[in-house]
This record gives sequence, structure tokens and C-alpha cells, in this order.
Amino acid sequence: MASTAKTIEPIISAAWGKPQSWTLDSYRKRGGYEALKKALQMEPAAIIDEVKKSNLRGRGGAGFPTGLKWSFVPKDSPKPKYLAVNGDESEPGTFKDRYILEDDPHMMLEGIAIASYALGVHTCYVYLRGEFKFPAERTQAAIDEAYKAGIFGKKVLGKDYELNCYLVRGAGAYICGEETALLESLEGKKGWPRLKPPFPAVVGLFGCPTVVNNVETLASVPAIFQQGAEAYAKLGTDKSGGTRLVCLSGTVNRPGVYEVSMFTTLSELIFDDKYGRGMPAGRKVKAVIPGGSSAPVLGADELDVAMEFEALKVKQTMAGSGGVIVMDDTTCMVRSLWRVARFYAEESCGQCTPCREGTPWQTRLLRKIEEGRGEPGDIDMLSNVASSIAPYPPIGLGNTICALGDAAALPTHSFLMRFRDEFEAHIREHRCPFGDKPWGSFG
Ligand code: L3W
Ligand code: SF4
Repeated sequence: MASTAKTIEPIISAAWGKPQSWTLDSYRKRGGYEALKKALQMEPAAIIDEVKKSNLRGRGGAGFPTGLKWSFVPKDSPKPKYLAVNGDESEPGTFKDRYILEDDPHMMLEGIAIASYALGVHTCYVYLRGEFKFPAERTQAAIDEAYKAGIFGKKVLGKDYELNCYLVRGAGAYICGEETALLESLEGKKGWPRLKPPFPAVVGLFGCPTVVNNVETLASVPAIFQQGAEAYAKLGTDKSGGTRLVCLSGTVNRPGVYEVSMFTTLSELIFDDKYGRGMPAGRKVKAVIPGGSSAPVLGADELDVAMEFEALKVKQTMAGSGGVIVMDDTTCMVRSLWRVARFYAEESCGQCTPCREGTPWQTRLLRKIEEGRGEPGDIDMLSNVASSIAPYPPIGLGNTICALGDAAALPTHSFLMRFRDEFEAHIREHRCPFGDKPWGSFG
């Protein structure tokens, strides 16, 4: 399809693929750290106001307004305050933060310095998933450069303000991307989510006020001070400013990470020449997961929707972490759901009964149905098990400590709601109607 999607000037991905884009020298030549210089002339409260005005929303999954989150940090607390960067990118279908870390880590570091100054933070931890060896090397090299250049250390760009930044690598558990599990892990403990409230902004790392922000969220901050908050806000919708990264995978001609306007629809992402360039010959879209595997699935007739938080909420799904997974008409929806369910059963930390017991129960039922051993009543049983973890809709009212429970139940609810006939066919025919084709496009 010839390009009709709204054209945007890339912000976050502008330098990706250019020679030495990850170095301080390259970043400075592009105007890097000028936004920090501006911010350091401002009052911290004014910086937070600018970020509020920009309508920047968190890019890690929940889309919480960033400036609002920053404003929750108590100003008069005698305790130290911390910034923790969530780079534990592990959501199936999501692979955008690694590009920032590999190709333009200084953009995130500048965001860190601006956020830290605004929040009165003197210590920041960048928490990266354990598997991110190369992104960690690039990020550490950038941190080292920033220290040498006087961006981090005793006096940030010569101002009487100290900021230290440490890189910490996880050990491969998805649950450590949940913000309170991440804090536990940073404290050297097992990554078990904590009950909220209290939220980390008030009681976080070592019991002190802590802001946890995603890598892309912080990398978006310098643009707010380069362009001005109003200009940044105007790039997006009334409630969601700027541009965003989306990760396109599955059966499309050109999978990849794209920076898009908040007005870009799922259909444009899949078919437009600028992005996915459509499906391979002879294939049709059957289903799309719009925001990482936690997000409820949509059918092929629901793609005319902007990939933006509020628009996708109307469809009872989520923009989430930007992982768009396309499934074609050869995909078995029972197998796909089984695969998703196995992931959550494997990654559940086991603290809450509905999640600990429900996630493997879903997996067993789905395997039974897929292998042709399903019985009448299994679909209702599956639906009941999912409801006991988290009813649907609405999103986010699960019966568990953290959102992993919701994430495990939402796919089940949405697959059953939209593709129940396929589950019934498996039980009726005592086999998978898609034959022994291993995983369809979702493999
Ligand atoms: C202070 C209040 N702070 C909310 C803060 C809260 C957090 C943020 C959002 O789940 C989603 C989940 C996954 N005072 C506050 C407050 N906050 N009220 O705002 O909070 P919340 O609870 O809405 O969401 P969450 O627990 O952070 C995140 C979805 O993301 N997801 C998962 C992505 C996974 C990765 C990864 O692999 N690393 O990114 C994907 O879509 O299902 O719905 O900071 O403290 N009154
Ligand atoms: Fe652990 Fe699951 Fe409970 Fe989250 S919902 S705390 S992953 S058992």
C-alpha cells in the first residue's frame, strides 16, 4: 500500500544506524546535552511542570503520565531519592529499548540527568535485563564517557549538583520488569513484587522515594526541552504527547522497530510502505496483539485504530509496551494462546495463589485442547480459571499483587471472546484443524 500514514520527524530513532551514533561526540554534534543545559537553569518544579505540559506518558506498558509520576515524589522527605531506569525489556513482542541502549544511549542518559535534577536525585540505577550483554556494554561505555565529560559526577556540567549513575544487570527473570520486583532485585533480594500502595514514588528503593521510568520514557525527555513542551505535546493527541516506538513482528513483509505518530493506526503500521509493507503473498491478517503479549488480542476487522493509549483502551485492549504481533490466517489460535500461557506460567513468581495455580492450569487445559483431548466444559473451565486470576473487562482489576496476573488472564479472555469457534472446533474434531504445522506465524 502506497504511504498514506502521517509523516513524522523521528525523535528517538533519528540517529539509529548512523556511524558511531552511540558515542558522546556524535550525540553532541546533534545538539545532545543542550536540553540538560537548559534544564539546569530552571527551577526543579518548573521542569516537572514542563514534563506535565508535554503530555509524555510512560512507554513501559501502563502509559502513566510521566510528569504526574514525578510530582508524587515528596519534596520535603529527609530520605535520599532515587531514579531507577527500567530496562528489563522482556515482554514478548517488545524489542525497542535495546535499540536506544545500543544506538543512542546518551539520549537516555540526558533524560536521566534532567529527571534526576528535577527530582533531587543524586543516585540513579539503570537496570537492564541480564540477556542484554551488548546493550549493557554500549550503555556502560556511554556512562563512562558521561563521567569523563563532567555530565555525571560531583558537578553536573559545572553546576553544584552531584549525580551518580550505575548500571545493574538482572538475571533473566521477566518479573523483574515489574517496578517493585525491580526494586527488590536492586536491593539484592529475590524479585518478588510488593503490594501497592505505597507506590515507589513514596516508598521505593531501600524504603526511599523512587521514580521508576522506562528507557524510552527517559529518552523522550530531552526533546521536550529542545522543542518546548507545547510543541512536543502537539505532536500527539490531547492526552498523549510526542511520538512512540512500536515493534512490529509476526507475519509481515517488513518487521522492525518504527517510530510513529500517536495517530498511526494498526492497519497503517502493517500495510503502509513506510512500515510493515503488508502480508506475504496469499496471507491474510487473522489477529493482532497490539501492545505486547499482555494486551488483549484484536481481530482483523479491528485494525482501524490508532496505536495510542486511549484509542486502544476503547477497544478494551492496551497500547502497552508497543509490541505489535501479527498473526495470519494459517495460525492456530489455541496453539498461540498455549504459547503465551506457557510464558506466564513459567514467569509467575508464585506469591499469589490465583497466579501461581491459575497460570499452569491454563497451560494444561490449552495443551489438552490443542492435542485433541479436549472435552465439553473445558472452554468454560478455561474461562473460569482466567476469571479467577483477573476478570475482563475492565483491565487492571486482577486478584493478584502485580499485573502479571492480569497479563496472564487477559489473552485468554480475549482469545476466547474473539476466536471461540476455533477452540470449539478443536474439541468437536478431537484434533487441531490447522494440522501439525508447528506454531503458525506465532512461532
Ligand atoms: C504514585 C499513584 N504512583 C500509579 C505509578 C506506578 C507505576 C505507574 C503505572 O504495570 C503494565 C501492565 C503490564 N501514586 C500511582 C502511581 N502509579 N498510580 O504509575 O502503574 P500501574 O499500576 O498502572 O501499572 P504497572 O504495575 O507499572 C505495567 C504492561 O505494563 N506490560 C508489561 C510490560 C513489560 C515490560 C517488560 O518486559 N519490561 O515492559 C505491557 O503492556 O501488563 O499492565 O510506575 O507506580 N497513585
Ligand atoms: Fe507473583 Fe503472579 Fe502474584 Fe505477580 S501476580 S506477585 S507474578 S504470583
